[in-house]
Amino acid sequence: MKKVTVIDYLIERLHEIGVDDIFGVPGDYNLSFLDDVEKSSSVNWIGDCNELNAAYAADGYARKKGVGALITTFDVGELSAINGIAGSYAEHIPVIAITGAPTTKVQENKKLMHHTDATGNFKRSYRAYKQFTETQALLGFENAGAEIDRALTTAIIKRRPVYISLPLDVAHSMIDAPSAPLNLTVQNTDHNKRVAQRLVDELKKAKRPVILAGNEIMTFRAKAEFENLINQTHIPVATMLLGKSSINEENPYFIGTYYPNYGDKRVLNYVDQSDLVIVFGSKLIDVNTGSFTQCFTQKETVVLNCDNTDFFGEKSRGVNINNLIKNLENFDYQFDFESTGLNNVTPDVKYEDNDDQELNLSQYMYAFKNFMKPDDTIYTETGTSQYGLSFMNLKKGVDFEAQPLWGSIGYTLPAVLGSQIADPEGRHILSIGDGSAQMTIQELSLIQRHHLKPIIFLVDNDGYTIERVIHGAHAKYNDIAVWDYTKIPAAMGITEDTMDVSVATNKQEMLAIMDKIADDRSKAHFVILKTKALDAPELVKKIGKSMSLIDK
Ligand code: TPP
Repeated sequence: MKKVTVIDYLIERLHEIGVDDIFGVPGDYNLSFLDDVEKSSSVNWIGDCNELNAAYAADGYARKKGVGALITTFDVGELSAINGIAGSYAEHIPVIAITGAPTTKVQENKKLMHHTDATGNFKRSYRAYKQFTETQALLGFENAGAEIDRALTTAIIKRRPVYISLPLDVAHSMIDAPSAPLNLTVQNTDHNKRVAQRLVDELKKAKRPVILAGNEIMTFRAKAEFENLINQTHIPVATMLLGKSSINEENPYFIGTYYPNYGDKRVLNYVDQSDLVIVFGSKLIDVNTGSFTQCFTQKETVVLNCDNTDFFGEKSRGVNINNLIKNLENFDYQFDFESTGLNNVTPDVKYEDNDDQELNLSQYMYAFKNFMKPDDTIYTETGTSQYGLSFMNLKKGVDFEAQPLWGSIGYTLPAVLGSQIADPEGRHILSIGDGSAQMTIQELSLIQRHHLKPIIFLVDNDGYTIERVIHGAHAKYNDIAVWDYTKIPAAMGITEDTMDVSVATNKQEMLAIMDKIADDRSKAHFVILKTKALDAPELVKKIGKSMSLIDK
């Protein structure tokens, strides 16, 4: 049997599941095995400015490529990354979180080591990670190969992050090389088949069925299969905010982005008066339901996701969305879509343009819609960007990414760059507020180091506008330090050949910039949009108000 080191085994298995790039930050508990990562021809090392950014970047990479990985150092590094990993856990993104740990001897002898609290307890971060990862593997001399296989298989099958702790001495111990590829098939259970049968039975009875498509369709990589199912069954589909772009929005059975009390009235009426609302691959969280103001009730609602199923209040365990789609394809069911009266309806929310002298977000969002091209990857940050842009109808092939559930601001900047590393040729666009950008802007450095060409719109509106909409319009806590964003790329060593920096203070300037950069794929573009602190489109104000927790 061929022998390999544990770290080489891990690298080969990561490569096998689709990881070609590993994000992270070095430290003396991982340095020696980072040599092996650097030597490997199977993976590239992508150094980030800090571990939180690395976790966000690995998440963006995983959304594009199916799986991501990061390597951190013990305690200080892994704890910095944990918010990012928790976001991946919440939103079902498989990220392999690997941390370098002190040698087994040091741990057994409870040596008082740096990066610990000097009590001989080496399990604190592991316990923290237990809360936010699907499984944990503490690699030792006896179990390393099997544990790596178990952890990676779990991540892929469950579409959730997993934690691997790799002590320095274990990393270079010898084990048997993998003898066969990992088995990543998910059993098609009888429970899943029964759920499919029940759903079709309910569909056959329903007069106004609708699917609210959710994020698991994307994170379980079932978009094409889901669209085939819709083409076969003609069931009307709306997406929720957590699930935007789970179906091609040019599909004839797509009826719009559902948000209670907001949007195209015909679509709202259809969903709110539906006799069978199928929440497919998601949950009825506050962000999907306008803070629980939907008009449909439990009596007409079926919720199907990997954690649980719920038929009109009758709860059971979860289903795998890939198998559910396969099972549903076997039924002979077709809905009469014409009966909805929604044929040829373009259910776009009106993005109102205006000719105000000063640049405002309504002008920006209206223009953004026209700026979008088929197959773009669009990241929108929590804040006015995400809530404002979530309602535009997407062109075919557009991946619309955000973090509507976890909502950790600053996430999208590293994430869009991670996504671009996974897909260097795809046009990547980010829309982000200044407050969010101030959290993670160091990661712009990746653009120079890895020749990335994203388009970044930074809305410079003197602070936390979405917060001002929710509460504290004039409060000091919603102000932020005034930065000159135009100087940041140069300070990071980003040259003009690599990135074009421009500023718009009115609509004409913004449109001229958009026109100039739309087809320029020769470099990255950083566009700073100056708008007023209290400027927000009506739709954002409405959503912001519905999110206020003060009266909940
Ligand atoms: N800290 C984290 C890590 N995540 C959060 N969601 C918050 C704080 C609370 N929060 C939500 S939105 C927001 C804050 C502070 C402000 C976003 O402001 P900005 O990025 O400037 O966007 P704008 O709404 O102004 O466009």
